[in-house]
Amino acid sequence: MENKYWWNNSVVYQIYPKSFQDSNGDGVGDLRGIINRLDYLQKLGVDVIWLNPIYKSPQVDNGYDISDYQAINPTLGTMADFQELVEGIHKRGMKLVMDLVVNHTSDQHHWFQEAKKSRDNAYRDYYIWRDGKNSHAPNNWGSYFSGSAWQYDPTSDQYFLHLFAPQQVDLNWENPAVRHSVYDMMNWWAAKGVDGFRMDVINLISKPAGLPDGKKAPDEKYANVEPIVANGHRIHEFLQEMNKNVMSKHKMITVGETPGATPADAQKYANLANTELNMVFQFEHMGLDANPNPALGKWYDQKTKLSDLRANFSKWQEQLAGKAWNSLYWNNHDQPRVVSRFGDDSSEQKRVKSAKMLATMLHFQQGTPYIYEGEEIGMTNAYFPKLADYVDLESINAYHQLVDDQHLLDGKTMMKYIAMHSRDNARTPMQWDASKNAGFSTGTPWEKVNPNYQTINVEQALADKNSIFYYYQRLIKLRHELPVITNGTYRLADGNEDDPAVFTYLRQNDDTTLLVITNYTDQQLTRHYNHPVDAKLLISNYADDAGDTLRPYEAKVYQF
Ligand code: TEU
Repeated sequence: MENKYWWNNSVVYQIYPKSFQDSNGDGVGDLRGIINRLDYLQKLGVDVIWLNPIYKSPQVDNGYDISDYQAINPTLGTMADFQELVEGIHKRGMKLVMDLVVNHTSDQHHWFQEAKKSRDNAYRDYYIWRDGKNSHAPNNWGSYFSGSAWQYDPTSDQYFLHLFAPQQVDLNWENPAVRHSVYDMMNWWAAKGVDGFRMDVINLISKPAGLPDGKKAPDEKYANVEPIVANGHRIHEFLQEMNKNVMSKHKMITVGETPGATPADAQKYANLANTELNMVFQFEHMGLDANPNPALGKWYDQKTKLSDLRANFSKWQEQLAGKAWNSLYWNNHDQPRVVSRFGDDSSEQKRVKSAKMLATMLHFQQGTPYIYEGEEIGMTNAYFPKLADYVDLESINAYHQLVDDQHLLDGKTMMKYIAMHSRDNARTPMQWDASKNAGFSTGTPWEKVNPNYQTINVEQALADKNSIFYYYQRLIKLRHELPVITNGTYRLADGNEDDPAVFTYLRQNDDTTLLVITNYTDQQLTRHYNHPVDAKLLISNYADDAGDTLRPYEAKVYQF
């Protein structure tokens, strides 16, 4: 069966440019650094490269606060470097996806600089302004980064909305001028050769009429804003309009970041007729290890149970089948490292085995897989001991809010939770080799290098034919070669529904069946799954096949 769209059997590689490769010794990764590493990505075999924001930005939130959508941040390079990067990517048969951050702009963007001048400024209505209520914020919404989602502006005696940091001001999508400015900007980048967009929190752009208060528990200072603003009443109208004005004019790939989206929402966003987006990043499997106390959000230290993970993966596989397209991911720049979170980095052997097992579990599902930089060599969480080692505003603000202000946690417990869930875990520099600073930079890296770079690095991985790198290379190749991975149906193996330790599923099309078996534990187990005697062992993370015996973190796939 032919794929309907070019990206149906593609694999995407995510680069966090600040942390990938520094070429000029200033301690910050840059575009030239990426250009110098394109051969490495081609060797891995990925089809698409997604770059986190590289636009001009004061870097309050590492580029998610954009002050000029049509300029490159000077620490990352120039527009000429960008053009060279696009050409280098295209020359190698790959495509480029840019981050699109249009729920908010930086407070330094000229639209906001104008808007805050006065209530009657031409750009005032580009943002969301309200009068206070009895000298307080207009409603009880909390920011994703702690504190109120409203900031008082003394000049005009009004508040402006910011779902994230106060320097990330929410745009007013009710205003058609905002929407068309965004569409024009997207088309401008498409003309420069960009092949698609990853759209930051795109399902938060349509705010509810009247901006009503949200529900909150007595020990919560502010209401969690997500259930109130996610998947708002005009969101599908806005995305269809964007699609008509932008996507329909190019052969693009689009993925929307959609916290709080259910399969029913995704059926609309990522419908197969592509009237909105091609796929979405949903967060349900990222929330299975959240704290049972909502006031503590993601800050917790428990490992996700396999039964929850399997139920969730199966739900998404089944409910999107024939209706919408899935994205598949284990981690990104906001999430802990997959091997530390879902796998086991307590020994070298367990790290390598569990990383390959988790890759197998994900890469045989239907959808488009995303690999986050360093995942392909099994990079781990940072395990920084002191708060001062962390640079991300989310962790630092959360510590102050939960420990110092609200006394919901003691400092030691919060540090344990931060070590597990801080976004900094993903942002430590890419580990290229065992030389100073892991070969990332000759200067002082903007974020500390993980001390384990001496053993975990690209050079080592490329020299070892059993490395995680070559396992990912093979998974990518299999996706390109075996249509069943893209077009086959999905179902759980008989009897697997309640297995607390092993996840086993089948993929099937007219001529091929795959049986995917993954042991999520460090225990040796016995399980029997029927398959023809002459079934081929397609891939495995052990050198031999032990039949019904499943060794620690064993993963294997039979083809018949
Ligand atoms: O993230 C949005 C988002 O949902 C995150 O705030 C997520 O809940 C959190 O990071 C989990 O810890 C996007 C970007 O990916 C993130 O890097 C930005 O900080 C944020 O939007 C604001 O632009």
